[in-house]
Amino acid sequence: MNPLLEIALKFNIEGNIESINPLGSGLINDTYLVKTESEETPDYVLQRVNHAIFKDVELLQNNIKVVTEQITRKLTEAGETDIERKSLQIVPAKDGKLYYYDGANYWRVTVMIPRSRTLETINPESSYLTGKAFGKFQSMLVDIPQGALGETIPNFHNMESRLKDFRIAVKENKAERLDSVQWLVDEIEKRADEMCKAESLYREGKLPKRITHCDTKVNNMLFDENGDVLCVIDLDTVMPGFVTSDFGDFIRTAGNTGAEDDQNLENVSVDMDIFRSFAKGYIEGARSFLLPIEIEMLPYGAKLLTYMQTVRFLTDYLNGDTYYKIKYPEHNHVRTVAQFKLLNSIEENEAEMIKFIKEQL
Ligand code: GN1
Ligand code: MG
Repeated sequence: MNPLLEIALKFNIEGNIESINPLGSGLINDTYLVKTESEETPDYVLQRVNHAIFKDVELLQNNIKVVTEQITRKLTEAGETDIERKSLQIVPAKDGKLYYYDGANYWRVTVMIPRSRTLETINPESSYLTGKAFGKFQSMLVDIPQGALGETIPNFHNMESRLKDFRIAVKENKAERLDSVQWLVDEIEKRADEMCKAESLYREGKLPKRITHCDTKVNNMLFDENGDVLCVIDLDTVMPGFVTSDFGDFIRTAGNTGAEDDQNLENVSVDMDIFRSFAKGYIEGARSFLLPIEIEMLPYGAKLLTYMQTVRFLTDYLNGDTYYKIKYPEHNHVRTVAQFKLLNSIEENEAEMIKFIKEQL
């Protein structure tokens, strides 16, 4: 039997499986679409969890359960219709567990949301809607009690901790690639203190941590057939963090006029129309709980997340490509340079971003 089919059959799937094919463009987990024969039964998403990165799959799946149940409850209270398409739903394994372990790999299944699609690029109108949806997503999670969610990847968006790992990678120079990227190391170090500001404001009690998504890439939002937002997916990294992180990660991906791994740097810059429309939507969606400092720091978040991703790609390049999937040997180098170009563009537009955000206060 096809090994993927054998795995899928361990779950409480309705109907007969027709096909299983790769889905999406994630850099961490392996994702498959499981189609069932009849129109009457749903299709499913099967994933092999990257266990080297998500070390505690029990905790991971439990987090997702807490988050999806909370969202379903909030939507129900708000009298929403079509809730099945607005919240992810975990399909347990036949033994009742939220995942299946085959002795080597961890697997999980969710219901494929019908008539949904992801976008890799966006226009100002859908960017506004996406902003509003991410803002609402955070606001639905704001009252999850402390301690109900664990950190699936400890210190995931903590810049101080990312820099620590980066400095170890520079020092060890495992893949002997440091010479060619020394200039990038210098650029990163120049900005290091400023980029750790959020963590120090947190310690001073001035900036709160909320429940955040931590991977607000544009392709983690599902849209319906009319281009309206359905729901946020990829809940692996939902954990306590700064709201500005989620804001920034979206600008970093959807607000890039080029690709994350663009080899032509002329393509790469920040699209201010996307910035403005996303910011407007986001603030509207999250206004009920945002503090003034959180709104003021949104441009900082755009810079921070682009900087953080530059650091992460470069760390992986220096370590010899052990974290991100790569398609060719210099892929992480190309990604680093492209992120750094985007960071420069954000820095050039920062004053304008700050001015726009002040007008929204
Ligand atoms: C990873 O797998 P994917 O593409 O959803 C990563 C994000 C990075 C992103 C870079 C768990 O997300 O943090 O921003 O690649 N996820 C993890 O594009 O590290
Ligand atoms: Mg993803």
